[in-house]
Amino acid sequence: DTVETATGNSVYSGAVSIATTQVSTSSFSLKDAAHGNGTTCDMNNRTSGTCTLFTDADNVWGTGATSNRQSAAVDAHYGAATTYDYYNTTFGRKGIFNNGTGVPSRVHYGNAYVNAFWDGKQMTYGDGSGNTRPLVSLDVAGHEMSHGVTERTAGLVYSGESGGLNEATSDIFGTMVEFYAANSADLGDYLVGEKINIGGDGKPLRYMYNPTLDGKGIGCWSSTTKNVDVHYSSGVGNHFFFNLAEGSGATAYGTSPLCGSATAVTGIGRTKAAAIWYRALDIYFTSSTNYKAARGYTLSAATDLYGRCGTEYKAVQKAWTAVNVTG
Ligand code: ASN
Ligand code: ZN
Repeated sequence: DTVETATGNSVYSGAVSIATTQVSTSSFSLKDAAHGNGTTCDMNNRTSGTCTLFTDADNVWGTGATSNRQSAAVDAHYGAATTYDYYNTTFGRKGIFNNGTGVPSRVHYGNAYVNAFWDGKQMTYGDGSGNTRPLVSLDVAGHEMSHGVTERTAGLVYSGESGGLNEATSDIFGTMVEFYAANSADLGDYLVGEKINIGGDGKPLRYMYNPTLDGKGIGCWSSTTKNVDVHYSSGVGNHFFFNLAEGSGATAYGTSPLCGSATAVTGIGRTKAAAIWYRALDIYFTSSTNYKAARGYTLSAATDLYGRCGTEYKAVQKAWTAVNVTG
């Protein structure tokens, strides 16, 4: 088998470069030897049974239309490779398991299945409402695979505040994957799932700069944050990350409200903010970390990376205070 560079026409990211494998003179498969042999296969709209590895005669994949079964496979294959590259290039993390192994991506799962998930060993993506809006956008792929990274590092329990931190971690790194790729169809933003039109109303799933915009998200910590669904309590962490990375007064991606009487935060940039979050996740967070503890752990990470009481350390303090997580 030889590694080939192929062109894929994705549903959401336009024409992208993907790695495939030549299996015979006239057959190629969606197996990516450049990223730990990650594969992409077709569940044929069933929820169990064989997942069939995608093959193709000319190594040009998909059309971009969801009526072509390869199109969503291109997004998933590209999402797995891009997420692998983001973690490897940025943090030296070699895949979800940090052992150089890629993961299988199963697409066309179920009938009109409106979800995507990581199950501990592989990715699964539904085709969405009417089987026409597959949940395979790059930020969703990065979000779901980041659940695998969290599982293999902090192990944040998926309920209460630790669950909110788990979800925020996936939104943060899903977003960072999107910025990392900066493909022409999607330069990066602080919206989550803006491409998949999950509700049919054109709205994203979540708004990191102002989590309340989804109608239920929590943008400012309170003693009841622990009681809401993890996709809403994540808002506190998402809002913190936006303010830390971009600054509370940034306007390029949307407007961020300050909580209570907090003062404005000057951003330290996405790269440093993500490095602090990743180090906290990898070294300090535990399965039961809550928001107050996360404040302390991200300050420890900032100290390790940039020194104690420097600009970055103080920005972390201010950004937590700005979402009502105080010291
Ligand atoms: N798509 C959902 C999520 O990642 C499913 C799950 O794994 N909880 O939040
Ligand atoms: Zn999630």
